[in-house]
Amino acid sequence: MRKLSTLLNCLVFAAATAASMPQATAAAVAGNPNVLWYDKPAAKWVEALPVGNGRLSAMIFGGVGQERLQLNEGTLWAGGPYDPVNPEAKDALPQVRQLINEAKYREAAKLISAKVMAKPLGQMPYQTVGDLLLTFSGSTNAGAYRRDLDLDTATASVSYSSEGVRYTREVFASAPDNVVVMRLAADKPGKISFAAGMKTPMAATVETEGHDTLVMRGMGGDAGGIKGQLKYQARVKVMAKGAKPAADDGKVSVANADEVMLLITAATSYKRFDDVSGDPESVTKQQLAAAAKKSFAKLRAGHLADYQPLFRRVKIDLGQTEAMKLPTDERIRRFAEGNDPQLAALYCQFGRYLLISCSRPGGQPAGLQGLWNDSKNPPWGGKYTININTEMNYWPAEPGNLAECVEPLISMVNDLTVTGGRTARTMYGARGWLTHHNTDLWRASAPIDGPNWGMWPCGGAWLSLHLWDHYEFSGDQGDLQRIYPVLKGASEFFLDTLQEEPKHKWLVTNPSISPENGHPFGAAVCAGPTMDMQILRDLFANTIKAAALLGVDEGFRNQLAAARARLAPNQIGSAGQLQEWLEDWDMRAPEMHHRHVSHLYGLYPGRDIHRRDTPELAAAVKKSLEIRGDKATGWATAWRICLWTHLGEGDHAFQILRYLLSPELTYPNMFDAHPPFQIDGNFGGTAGIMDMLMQSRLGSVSEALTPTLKPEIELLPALPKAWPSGSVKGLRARGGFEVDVAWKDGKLVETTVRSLHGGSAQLRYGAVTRDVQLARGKTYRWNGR
Ligand code: FUC
Repeated sequence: MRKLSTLLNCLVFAAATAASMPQATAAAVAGNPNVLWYDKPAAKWVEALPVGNGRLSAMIFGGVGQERLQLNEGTLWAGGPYDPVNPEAKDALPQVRQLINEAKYREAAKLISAKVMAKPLGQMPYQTVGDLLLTFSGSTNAGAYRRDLDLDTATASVSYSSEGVRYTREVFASAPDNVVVMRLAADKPGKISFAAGMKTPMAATVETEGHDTLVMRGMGGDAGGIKGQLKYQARVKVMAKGAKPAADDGKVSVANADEVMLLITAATSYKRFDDVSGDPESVTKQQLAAAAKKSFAKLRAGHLADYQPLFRRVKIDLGQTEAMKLPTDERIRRFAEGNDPQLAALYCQFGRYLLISCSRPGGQPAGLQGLWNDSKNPPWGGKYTININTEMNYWPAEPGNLAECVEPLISMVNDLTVTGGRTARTMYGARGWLTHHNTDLWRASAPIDGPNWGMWPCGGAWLSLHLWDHYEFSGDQGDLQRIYPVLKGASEFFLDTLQEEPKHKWLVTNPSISPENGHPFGAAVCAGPTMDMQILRDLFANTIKAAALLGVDEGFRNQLAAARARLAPNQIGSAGQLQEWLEDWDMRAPEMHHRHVSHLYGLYPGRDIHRRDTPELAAAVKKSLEIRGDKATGWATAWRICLWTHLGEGDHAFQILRYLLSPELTYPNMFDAHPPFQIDGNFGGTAGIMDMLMQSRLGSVSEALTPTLKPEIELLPALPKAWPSGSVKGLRARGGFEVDVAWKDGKLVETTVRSLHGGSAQLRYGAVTRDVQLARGKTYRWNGR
């Protein structure tokens, strides 16, 4: 099915690579650079193309004889409201702490397993709605086949020729109209005939309603002894020009139509983590009825008016070559050859596209697979793993100028202050709130899976950094007021539960783990792992600054500052590495190349370590990274990219990016491989690429407790040699700035900094700095000299 023009393109490409690859302009090479495209239908799910509106999503396969749209709705999860806290935990914790202080780690883990872990031991999985299947009549021979995903219009298209007719399909997920829209067209009249049906692995029925509508009615599944309580419904309306749809035997058929539009919607009875009283029937009926009043053109215009202002805020050009003419899967296979800088730009924009498509105000936050999941029981339940994965999903949000997309995360954290407050009280007898290493739709917050994974109290504290970041980027007083109670509650929990460590009298978490790495003594549970201390230094600092800016809680601020000063410090171990634990155990740990690099949080995304402020600690981070090695699973590889980037080592970061963007870690549809699919690597890789071009921070490490809105905006902090010339527009910097950067021959040509609400900033390029003061809406240009 590979078409002739693709073959020609390949030949052109081969000729171009033979000579030294010339850099061409965008227009010369490919027109719109933000396209993923393929010359055959998707055979596997990780070849299908994703669309989503933050709530509803589809994976489009583009088959010729049969089209498959695999559908999801963000609130379709197993189970119902539940509280998994183990009531025995509180009485067992003093003994657990004692055992850890006596270095009896295995015994401590055993006691945790028996008395502290959640009941049930696992959480609820995110589930699929099912598939919409269109079975076409007529020939399955197709020529000139192409399927693509245009990131600029958030539209997936399929086109091919068969028996003298050119067929086209377009699919998008509209946020304003709450529907997935599909249009089928042909360049000759009367050529579209198919039967539409639905199937699902869920407990559900499929019926027709009237002559043109498919209805799937089902229930979320049971899991871990928790009964499925969510009702759901998916509705598909078939609207044809030149033919009348007919319903029969659970299918809606169309014969010899000129053009067909399908409107797809789904909803569940979920209202909140403790309320499942919604009515998916009336919701989906209303959504369909409203959308059906609009033409395809009107629905599309509404979709673009909503989507493009978000997507188009950022433009990235890392250089363009003839490689762009190849299908995307072929480009992934060849990326390591080094001739395709634009693929990195595409990967970055794809990450922004995914975030816009799966995380919108009013919806659920991006889970382990974003919104996209074809299973009743996806890997790790497709839920929220908060010892890295959920946070990584949001790393690109603020610098990628998509602050709106963080709203679902903020809402989830607000919910967690309620359920996590319950866990803090019942399990620890403490004020405030916490979450362990996972949560789900029901905001479960007790420790799950087993002590080596779940016995980690800092999930909520880490999530709180994202709320603070949201404020740092916006500089908005309203944001500050909204997040302060959350930060305060997170801090209170630790004021009440930190323990004095016997040797140095430091304050430490106990019990905890360094996510999910085992130490040399047959367990992971320990006291005061480095990551916890770094997260708490950030949490306490941010809470102190927020309170100071709001002029409240002075006594509490002092308490936090005193506790912060007593947290165990970062320590450098015998191999020159940053110690992962209180003791120098790193070189004896059973998994030297473990994927988690938790103790390096302090460099990124944390604020404890910076290459200029704390060069010795930064060198220790580097040593730890060298010991761990560059290769890991998807997200862990992406984290390594970000860390090298924040060490200012762009070439090393790029070497790792070559691995992330290889078939081993990137599927043909550009989804990140864990394997199987996990979306965090996409988001971490996106953040890493943006951070190579610009980084911003408010205050140095030693100014951690000083509230300031004057950012340092560093230009090209880790530009790899592989991208000698290029530009980026519209990145967001802390303190309310937007930044454009252009470079040539590896040197800054010009930066343009726009202040969104007036303020000052220090620009930095290498060792050169420039202080600027800008009125609201004003821009400043600088060439770095
Ligand atoms: C953590 C990681 C795994 C995986 C899972 C969802 O447990 O260690 O690699 O990403 O989360």
